[in-house]
Amino acid sequence: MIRLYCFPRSGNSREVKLALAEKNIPFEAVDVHQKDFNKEDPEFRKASLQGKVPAIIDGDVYMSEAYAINEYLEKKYPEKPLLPKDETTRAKIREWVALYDKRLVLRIGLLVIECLLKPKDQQKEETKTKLRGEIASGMKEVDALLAGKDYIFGDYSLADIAITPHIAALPILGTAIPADLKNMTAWLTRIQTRPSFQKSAL
Ligand SMILES: N[C@@H](CCC(=O)N[C@@H](CS)C(=O)NCC(=O)O)C(=O)O
Repeated sequence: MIRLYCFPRSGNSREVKLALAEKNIPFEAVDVHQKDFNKEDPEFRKASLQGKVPAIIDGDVYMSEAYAINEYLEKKYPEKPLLPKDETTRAKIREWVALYDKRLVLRIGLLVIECLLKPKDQQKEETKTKLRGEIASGMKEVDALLAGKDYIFGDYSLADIAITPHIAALPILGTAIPADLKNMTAWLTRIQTRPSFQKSAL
């Protein structure tokens, strides 16, 4: 069975949990934040050189990086596809995910640090406001992409999965999808009604 190194509030881990849930692939979750977990565990470090989650072991395959893991799952378990068949569109989706990893996911990660991880007396309102503005600009672009479509590339895909957990976490960071972004608001509701959304919240 696939072993997934993760922790419950890790958005990047949830990307992999979403793909596993969509494809109904059983897995064993190893919480790297549990008290007795050794972060230097050689099996874990073989899966993730940097000691980051998500990381998986599947037989003799050791991997980290959410999108790389999800592409691997797609190749090994093509039933219930989460990517189109043709390589050009796959490459476009990969490129889009890398771009929005910078435009959205990275900035949401910085907002997590500023709002939740830094001690209150070191948090800067100015930084939070700047990040919230940049995140809103990124979401405006996603909203435009979603015009006339249910999902970013038409069908539900690894592109939607790559940003879903991070967008869903915005309310705990004092922000949300702006009310005028109707396409994106409908998109999130659509995703939240998929059974994989609840299953991946663990
Ligand atoms: N680019 C990586 C990011 C992985 C990452 O930053 N994971 C965080 C949790 S969401 C982590 O392991 N943080 C612990 C640490 O940095 O030590 C991916 O997409 O998987």
